Parts: sequence; C-alpha cells; structure tokens
Amino acid sequence: MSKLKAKLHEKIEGWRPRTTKLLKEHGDVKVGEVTISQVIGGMRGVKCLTTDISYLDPFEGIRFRGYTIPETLERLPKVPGCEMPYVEGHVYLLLTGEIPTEEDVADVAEEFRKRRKVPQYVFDLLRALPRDTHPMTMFSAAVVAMQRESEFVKAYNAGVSKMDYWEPTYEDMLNLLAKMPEIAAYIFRMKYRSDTIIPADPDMDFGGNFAHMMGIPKPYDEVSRLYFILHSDHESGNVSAHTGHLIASALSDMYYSVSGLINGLAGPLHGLANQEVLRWIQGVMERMGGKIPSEEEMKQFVWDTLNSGQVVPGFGHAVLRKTDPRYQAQREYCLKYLPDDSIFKYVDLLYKVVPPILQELGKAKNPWPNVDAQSGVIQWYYGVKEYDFYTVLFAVGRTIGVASNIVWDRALGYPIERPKSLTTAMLEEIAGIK
Ligand code: CMX
Repeated sequence: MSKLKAKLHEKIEGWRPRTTKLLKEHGDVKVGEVTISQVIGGMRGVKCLTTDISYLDPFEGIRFRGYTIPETLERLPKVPGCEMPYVEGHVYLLLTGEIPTEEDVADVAEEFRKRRKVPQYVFDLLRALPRDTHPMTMFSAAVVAMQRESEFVKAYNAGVSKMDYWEPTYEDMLNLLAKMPEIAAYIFRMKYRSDTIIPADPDMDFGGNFAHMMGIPKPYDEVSRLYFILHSDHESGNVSAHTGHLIASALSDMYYSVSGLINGLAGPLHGLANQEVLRWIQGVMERMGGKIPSEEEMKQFVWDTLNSGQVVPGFGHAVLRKTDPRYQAQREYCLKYLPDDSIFKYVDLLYKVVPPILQELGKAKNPWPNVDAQSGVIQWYYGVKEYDFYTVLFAVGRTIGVASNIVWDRALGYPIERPKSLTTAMLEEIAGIK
C-alpha cells in the first residue's frame, strides 16, 4: 500500500465516529433558517453541505485545509529551483489535511507516474470529433469515455462492502488525475498547434510535465503549478464542486462525476468567465485600435456592456465579498513577471473602474474581481492566446479538489443527495398570498 493510501486509511478510521456521532446524537440540531428567497434563489447561504477539504470565508477567501493561499504556496514542498510548490504535494494536503514531506510528495509523484498512460481510444475519440468542438466538450468526452476503466464499478459489481467504497474511488481519482494533464495538452496541440503532439516526460512533475507537453518553455511550468493549485477547490457549493458531489452521491463513479463537473464549469457564469474576460478585452482592444484606453474610455466600455444587458465577466461572486485572493495571487505574479504587458494593463484598469460602477448600479452584491478576471492575462502572455482553452486548465485544477471530496464522501458514507422541492402555490400559501 502506498504511503498516501495508508495515511488516508488511518485518517478515515479516526474520522468516521465523528460523522456518526453528529448524525446519531445531534441530527435534529437546527442549522440556520431557510427562506423563500433561498429556495428560489439558488440556495444562497443555505448551510446544507459539508466538506473538510476547503472553506470559503466571504471576506478572507479560500482556505485549503485551513491554509490561506499564501500559506499554502509557502508551506508546500517546492520543485527544486522553482518558486511554486509541487501539485502532487497539494493533492496530498487536500486528501489528508497535512502538509506533506518531500518523501510524501515523491510517493504521490510515483503514484501518478505509474498511472499516466492514456488509453489510445481516448485519442481516437478526440480525433473523431469535429476539430472546432469546444475544448471543454472534448475534455468532458475524453473523461467520460474512460468510464470503462473505473475500479469502483469493478469493485461494486464484485460486491465490495460500503465501508470500503472509498478505496476504489481513491484508485479512480489517482488514475484519472494522472492522465488529465496529457489529455488537456493533447487537445491543445491537436487543435491549436497543427496537430504536433509532444509526448510526456516521465521524469517531470505534474505541472512541469504539463508545460512540457504544451510546448511552452519556462516559467510556464510555474504558471501551471500555480493555476492547478489556485483553482483546485472553493468549498462544496459552487457549480462544478456541487455537480461532482451530486453525481457521485448516486454512486456514479469518478469518471461520470468529473465529466459532469467539467460540464458545469463550462458555463459563462462559472469557469468559462476566464475566456469571456479575454474575449471582452479583445473587443475593447479592437475598438481602441490596440492602444490602452483612458479611465473615462474604459468606464464607457463597461457601461456599454451593462446597458446591453450583459454581466461584466470576471467580477462578482455568489459568496465572496472582497477581491478574490486567487485574483490577488495571479496579480502579484503579473506585477513581478509581466508588469508592462498591455493586457495586464487593461485588466488592472478594469480593477480600478469596474467596482465603483457596479457599486453605483447597486445590483451586484460583490463588485470585486474574482479568479477569472486575471487568469487569461498570464496565459496570453506565455502564448496561449486561444482563450477557449482556458477553462480546461481550470478543470484540471478543480478535479483535484472535487475528487478529494468524493473520496471522503464515500469514506464517510454520505447518502444520495435528494433535497425536497415545493410548488410555487405551496410557497405562496406559506407566504400568505391569496
Ligand atoms: N456584472 C453585471 N451584473 C452583475 C455582476 C457583474 N459582474 N455580478 C452580479 N451582477 C448582477 C446579477 O446579474 C444580478 O442581477 P439580476 O438581479 O438582474 O439578476 C445581481 O447583480 C445580483 O447578483 P449577485 O447576488 O451579486 O450575484 P449572484 O450570486 O447571483 O451571481 C455571479 C454570482 C458570479 C454569477 C455573478 O456575479 C456574475 O454573473 N459575474 C460575472 C461572471 C463571472 O465572472 N463568473 C465567474 C465567477 C467565478 C467562478 O465561478 O469561476
């Protein structure tokens, strides 16, 4: 048994009685009051999910297993000669809640290495799709096509005990995650680099190998590590995380769940916003003939967007009420490595002009930028100008957190999810409307 798996075993055994006690002895304790606006309005703020992988405070932002983004980046073991940590170490942290040692990281890296080989039929499938298929569709299709590999399905069909569901789920997580960078890079090279595929390098780490297969030199490996870590988790209620959890709650396996989370992430109100930001900026640049707009001109572009009934992509959030620390982490990267980049200047100008406009409009509860406002800038700078690819990067990262959650869902025996719905007439009756 690998070190990671043994550690996880120990953790799960210690954790199960806590969940059982909460359910058996405190199951009737009221957790908040649900209102009609919460029932109709996308369940905002309803406390009805549980996860120990990450927690999102509206004003502080995300903590991964209790660590803020700067703490996570600082404490995880670093790739030699690099500033960014191993993605493998972050996988260990999210799964176990502990900062890994160098040895733990090497163990996870070895697990990934053993499981990297992508079945040929996945590439055949990608090639069979029309070349102009959106990369998120390709990615989702590739993942669900591998469902036949599921260890969970094999174990389930062989009658595995409920208590052991998590083990084949864990195997599915590592098997799938190990292949995702190669599939993502394959889609990129096939679609946008004249089909010149670069084979994986077995000696490289998760982020470094991804940059290598993308064909982009250093420091793109650092960018990849940063991206995958930043996008990994945002507690359980966001569309991609919740979709993954919901699908898995029916005991659908990891492949079905991850394909589903990719589909949810592909919405413009969620992960696709990073592509929308670049598309929007390109539109502004065209209208400006490439020159940086003045503050007044930029304000006008923002008002034009709002007046035409569209949202300003990259701004606002369902939970956050301040600038997203994931935005800040990427902004700091830009200030260090690409302060004079023209798109960065556009994005920085937007940071200045959009919040006061959204505040003046008075609708958005959070006028501040989210993770998606900044991520395309860095990609563009390193030559990934095909912005419909950006959400694929988000999806690789998000899978780390959602898959970790699903392993724990199975370990703690969370049941099939089934909230209750009411009719409008019932709500009207409750509200006293005749
Ligand atoms: N531009 C214009 N209007 C906005 C806005 C924005 N960036 N953000 C919110 N609003 C509007 C909403 O559309 C809503 O209007 P209506 O009452 O007319 O429907 C109103 O303000 C209230 O919305 P809210 O409660 O503040 O925000 P929600 O929780 O409903 O939605 C989000 C959150 C992210 C979907 C929304 O802020 C938005 O559409 N942002 C732009 C898209 C985006 O950047 N998405 C990425 C989010 C991060 C991620 O998941 O990846």
